[in-house]
Amino acid sequence: MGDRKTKFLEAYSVLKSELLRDPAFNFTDASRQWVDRMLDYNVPGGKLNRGLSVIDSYELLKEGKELTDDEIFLASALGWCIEWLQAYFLVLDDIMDGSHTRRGQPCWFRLPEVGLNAVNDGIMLRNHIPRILKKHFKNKPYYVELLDLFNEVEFQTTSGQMIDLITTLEGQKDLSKYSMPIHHRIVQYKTAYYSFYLPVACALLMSGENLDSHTEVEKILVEMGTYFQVQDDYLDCFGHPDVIGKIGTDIEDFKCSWLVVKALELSNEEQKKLLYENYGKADEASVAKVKALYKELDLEGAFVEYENASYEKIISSIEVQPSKAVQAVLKSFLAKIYKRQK
Ligand code: DMA
Ligand code: MG
Ligand code: MG
Ligand code: MG
Repeated sequence: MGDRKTKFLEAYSVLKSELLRDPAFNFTDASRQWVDRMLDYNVPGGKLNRGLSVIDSYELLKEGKELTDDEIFLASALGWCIEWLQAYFLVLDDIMDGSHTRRGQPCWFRLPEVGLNAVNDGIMLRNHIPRILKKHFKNKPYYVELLDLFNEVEFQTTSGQMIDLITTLEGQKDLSKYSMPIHHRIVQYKTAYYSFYLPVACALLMSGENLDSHTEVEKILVEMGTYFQVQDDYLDCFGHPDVIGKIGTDIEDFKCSWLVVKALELSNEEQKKLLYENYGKADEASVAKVKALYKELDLEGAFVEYENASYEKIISSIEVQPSKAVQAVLKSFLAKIYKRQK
């Protein structure tokens, strides 16, 4: 496994050098250095689960046949495209959410010399994806499918971010607008497609599969991605910043988080009043009151209950999948996130 990650990181260096030597441009040294540093700062520093999952999934789909170096590189390149996509969304998400830290360091836009230039860097990250795909996949029979897949998933994620942002505006006017169905819709779109469906879809395309015949797999992965974002919402409040690498902002930002929706469900009138008065305020005292209410309502317990129920549901839908290889892909993905602390 260590070896796998080493090879994956080597592929990053190759892809980065290619982009820095982009034949379409004569970058100045200064601009090359900027992009170099911007990539190192934003692309490889996460858990790399999404990227590595492309290689793992592809290997499982090959059912025991050893991967060639070329196959490992190609699967890695697709994995990195997902990491690039994620970096692009995160750079912009941190600006919109007013976040301070990410992956244990200040958010890119928080660096004094970066500021809102980070918007253009986000767009640059996004533009690197089709360049990587063109360079390494142009002659593959599944090239068009691949481009279409990345376009679709980017659209879904952008739509999810938009629903997240406009729902927050609605909630600020009336907190009772927040509900589980609305929360579900936000997290499905903003997280599940790019984090779960996309890596497996990439591996399926590489294996010569047609994505239209795997809609059931897509459904299960979207379910898993939803569970993953509920964990993210939970960790935003109950996770430790040193472990999750970021300081939560959901309470301050008035987010339609799983926690606030659950709290609204469980609260009596008095507790609801406290929520209405303190949710979405930036001052420490208000945030502390909301967190104390979350404890009082035992949201930690409610989360464990959700987590177990969600796990059982996903496992049963995996086990009725006809292909053992597909089952293995899905189970390995679930194992990576079940009860995660970061
Ligand atoms: C993030 O949702 C979704 C995308 C597409 C980046 P979020 O704001 O809850 O993420 P984080 O907690 O990592 O800022
Ligand atoms: Mg955010
Ligand atoms: Mg956000
Ligand atoms: Mg979050």
